[in-house]
Parts: sequence; C-alpha cells; structure tokens
Amino acid sequence: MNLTIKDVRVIVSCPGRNFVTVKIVTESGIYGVGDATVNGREMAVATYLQEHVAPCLIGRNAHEIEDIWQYLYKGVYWRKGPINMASISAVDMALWDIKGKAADLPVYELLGGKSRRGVSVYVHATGETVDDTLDRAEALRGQGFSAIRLQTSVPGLAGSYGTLGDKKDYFELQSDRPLPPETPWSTRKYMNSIEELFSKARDRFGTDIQLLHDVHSRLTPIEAARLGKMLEPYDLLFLEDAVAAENQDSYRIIRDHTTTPLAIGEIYNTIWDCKEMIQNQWIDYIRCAATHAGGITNLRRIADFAAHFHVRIAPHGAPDLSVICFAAQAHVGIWAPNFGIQEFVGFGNETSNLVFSHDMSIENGMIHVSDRPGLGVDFNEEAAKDYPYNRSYLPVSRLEDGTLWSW
Ligand code: CS2
Ligand code: MG
Repeated sequence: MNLTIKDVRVIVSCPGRNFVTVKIVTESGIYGVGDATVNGREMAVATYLQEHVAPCLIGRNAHEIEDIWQYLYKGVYWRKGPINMASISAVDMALWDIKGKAADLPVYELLGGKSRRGVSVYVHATGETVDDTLDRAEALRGQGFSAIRLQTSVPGLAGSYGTLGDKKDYFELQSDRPLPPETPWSTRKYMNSIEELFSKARDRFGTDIQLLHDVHSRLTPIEAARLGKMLEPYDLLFLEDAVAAENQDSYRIIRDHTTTPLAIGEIYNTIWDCKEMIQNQWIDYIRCAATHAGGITNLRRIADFAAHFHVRIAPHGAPDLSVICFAAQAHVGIWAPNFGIQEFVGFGNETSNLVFSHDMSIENGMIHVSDRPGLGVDFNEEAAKDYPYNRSYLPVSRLEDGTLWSW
C-alpha cells in the first residue's frame, strides 16, 4: 500500500461556526482528516498550514507519524504557540486516521486498546438565574447525564459569562458584531453570588450528581483559594481555570488552602505549559485538547506523564472544536488509563452535521466510538463550499471601571 502523501488540503468553513479542517491524501487513495480550529484566529492557522506546513508533507510517508511530528515541532525552530501547535495537531490526527484505515483498525486499538466501556462526559447547564440554570440541569439529568457544569449570570452584571445580551449563548457565532463583544466583570459580585448556585443545586439534586464549574481565569490565586474553600461543602468534581497560570506556581497557593479539585489546560499547547502543576500535584485534571496540544501523539504523551502524578485527563470539548477533535479525544479517552471525564456539548448541530459525519453515539452520559477503521469521521468538502468563512470574535471582559480582564 503506497502511503506517500500526495495532497494536503486546508479548508476553512462555517457550518454554524468556523472550523479549519485538514485533509491529507495519500497515493493509495486513503486519506485522513484533522481539526486545526483556533477560535477567532482561524485564518492565521489556515495560512500557516497552507503556506508553511503543506509543502513539507508532500512526498513523505504518512506512516511516519512520529518523525513528521518532530519535524514540524523541532524543525520549525520557533516551537510551541497556538497556531503552530494547532497545525501540528491537525496533521497528526489526519495521520493517525490514515494509519488506522491502512491497518483496518480503529485508532484506540493502535494506542493500546480499550480501558473502559465508554467515555464519560460532563455537560453544561448555563442560565441567567440560579433557578434557570438548575432547571436546565434537571432537563439534562432527564437525558441521562450525571456530571453537569453549572454557570450562571452574575446578578448586576448583564451579559456576564454564560449569557451575552441578545446572544444567549456565548458559544454562538458573533459575526454580526464587527469587533469582540464586551461583557462586564466584578469579582466581588461574583464571589457574593456563586455559593447560592451550588448550595441550591445540592438541595435540589442531592449528592449522587457530579457538579463542575469554570471560572475562566478571572481570579487571583488567593481569591481562587477562598472560592475553593467556599465550595468545598458542595463537593465539586473540579473547579476549572480558577486562575490563569502562565506562572504555574499560582496553583501552589490555591492547593495550600483548599481540597476542591482543580483543573486547567484548555489553552495549553505543550507539556511545558503544565509540567510544574502536574509534577507538584497542584492540579487534579489536565484539560488539554487534541486540536491545541499537538494531536493524538502529544495528548498521549501528556496523559502518560500526568498518570505518574495522579492527574487525570479531562479534554476540552467546546463547540469550537470540530467533531474530528471529539473523535480523536474519544479514541484517546477510551484508551488512557488515567482518563477522567470529557467535556461535551453535543456533536455539532444540523448544519455542521451536513459537513462533518461521525460514528460516535452518546448513551447514558457516555460517548461510544465504533470499530470503524481510523477515527471514524469524515469531512464533505463539497458540502463545506456552501458555508464560507465568516469572521467572528470571542467576547472580551472588562471590570466595571473599564479595565480589560480575562474572559
Ligand atoms: C470554555 C470554552 O468549554 C470551556 O471550558 O472555557 O467555552 C472556551 O471559552 C472556548 O472554547 C473558547 O474558544
Ligand atoms: Mg473552560
């Protein structure tokens, strides 16, 4: 079988939201697909792939995943970075997809086989009020989900995290806004209101449901420590992104004060972004995504490293990752001995399902992958032509006095 790479196609499409997709075609006719979406910066990664990565791949043997990974990582000289790493990630996923198809095996078999029956997920309940959020959580429980992330608008801060004015969902395409939408933030108002959400959740649902919360890096370490202590009675599965951790030592401060489990990693690109937090056991879950942290090859390396320090993987699963990334993470998740939980907000929508197809199913709060060779996903290039790129920015946050804050 001739697996020489003969074509690398980079497609930016917007079936509901923008995605950057890579398709690698080999002489044998076998092809693979990968996700390189960097939300709000799609054209940068597409140009990088097209102009700088694709020419290096033509004529190479698609079986040599590791060498191609090293070539694109070390060989670039500049290393790391979200655009570079998303490009490597997409190429890597496509090559695993090809290897699986060539071997006639699903990717999880190539990784070492199944460690569990399915990939447990957590879903989102986001509302404008506490009761609204809990009603949504109740509906999700009815659909068989038993791990739910709760986010609610902060009283007195219209459009704060979770709701965005007339766009009720911050995940939605914001292309009707020429610049990033701005949302207000006040740590005092947040800290004064957040406990009620979790105390009411426990009153209503009892203790046999897992609760999670995402702080989106808006606190300082000592504020996060206070929040962790405040939420201890409500037994969270984890508190996510309490503090931005360019300075990883920040997590030591939080850890010194609270037993609330901590998670971070959705914007990380390499093991170096989280190495100290993992090896010092300052966190409990690492949330790196296959699309942003170097594909299946590097997610596996991060998982293996983390396993030595009792840290489990909980990959990012927002809708700005295409279903190709979900499939890659599901294959890693079903194999990884230290898999924790997968974030899940659905396998796209009606429109994106016209462009992306997949073989995964969800049942009783678990993703199941089929035994189809490769990743079990496909991308319809013809259908994608009907959905051209549509510029859209993520929101930004400002304090009430106008200071720009982490969103
Ligand atoms: C969030 C994401 O899913 C999450 O945990 O933090 O929604 C994140 O804001 C987006 O993926 C950014 O593109
Ligand atoms: Mg998050």
